[in-house]
Amino acid sequence: MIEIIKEDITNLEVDAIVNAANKSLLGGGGVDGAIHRKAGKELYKYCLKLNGCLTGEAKITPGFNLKAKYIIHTVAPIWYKGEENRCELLKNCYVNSFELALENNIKTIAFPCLGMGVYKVPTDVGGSIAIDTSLEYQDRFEKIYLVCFNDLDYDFYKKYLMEKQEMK
Ligand code: AR6
Repeated sequence: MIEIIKEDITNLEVDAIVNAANKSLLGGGGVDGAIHRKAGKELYKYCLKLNGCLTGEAKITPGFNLKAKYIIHTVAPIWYKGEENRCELLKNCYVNSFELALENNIKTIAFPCLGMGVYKVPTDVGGSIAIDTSLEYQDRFEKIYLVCFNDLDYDFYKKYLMEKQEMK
């Protein structure tokens, strides 16, 4: 089941939260900064050993001081760079995060709006990829939370999901 919520993702008690990281996996601003601050220094030390992450791929770490058991780190495309395959790369972020979650027996997972902050993925593009991919995976999870942080994203996600469900 998919649930769209407006929340600080670092507060969620789920099996895994997904981080909108950068290729270094060593922290940054936005949701990445919030996750690293709350998870603590051990996360940084653990990430040092991971050798970064390519765009569209995903890596898993413990949640350390978070309530979430795991953090799945994925790297969205930098939208304004204009790469031709940027939609496919963003889709890969969701697919690879879901696949990694399944391998680790994760039943409840929460995604932020990947790429939709600093990397400037437009709301309709990022939101539709998030929801379409979550619909493909929903039967394999107890709960998929799509976590929005502003009204614009939240309103789009709600409306788009409702339209998709009405089409069924
Ligand atoms: N909980 C939930 N969502 C949040 C939170 C939070 N605590 N904080 C921000 N968001 P961004 P990106 C939302 O910029 O676009 C970092 O510096 C935010 O409103 O975090 O993938 C990394 O290190 C937006 O909707 O990620 C990378 O360098 C969404 O999370 C770069 O930013 C994603 O925004 C990644 O950029």
